Amino acid sequence: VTPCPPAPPELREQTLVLVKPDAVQRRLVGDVIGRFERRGFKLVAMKLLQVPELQEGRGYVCGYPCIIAPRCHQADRGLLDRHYQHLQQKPFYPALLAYMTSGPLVAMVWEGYNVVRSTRAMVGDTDSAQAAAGTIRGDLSMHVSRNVVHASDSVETALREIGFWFQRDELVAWESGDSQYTYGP
Ligand code: IDP
Repeated sequence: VTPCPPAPPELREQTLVLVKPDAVQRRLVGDVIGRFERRGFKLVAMKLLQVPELQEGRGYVCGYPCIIAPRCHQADRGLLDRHYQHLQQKPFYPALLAYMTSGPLVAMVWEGYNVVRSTRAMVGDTDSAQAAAGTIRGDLSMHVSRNVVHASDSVETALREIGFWFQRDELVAWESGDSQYTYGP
């Protein structure tokens, strides 16, 4: 098989998307993934993980009888502290941590032309109550504290956040067969 030539750099922009615990509980993972697939973006990494919560006197507790401990515990509270570094002084930060550790979440990396800005537009306003209909938050949620997804807000942030959530070898470089139909000259 002759490998496809690699896509030019502007088609290889990447962004981090998290399907947050509320969306996993509400069985919305497929809906969120479907929107990015239908738009034409390419999935290059994905995993389900639970960030363990810190319980007083018990240390990190992941809520599951832990049969696959090493993988389960690849994440810890420090991951969320790094990811939400800009929010640590906010009054809602403890509640945000509790929310993000309340159950499994799905971390994904999507790739494609202008993917960071396009994804933010698809996700909608941080406050779900203000998010436009047609956006993920506007269609699937009602309140800022349970807003279904996270998406990186700039190319630089995306690079940093992908590094927080994924090892380099967890990203799969592949060329999609339909790129001549999703991208013009
Ligand atoms: P973003 O997720 O749209 O990038 P950020 O300001 O970075 O918005 O906030 C990160 C997350 O913190 C939000 O997605 C939401 O889950 C939570 N959050 C932001 N503002 C509030 C608030 O006022 N109350 C409760 N949670 C909030």
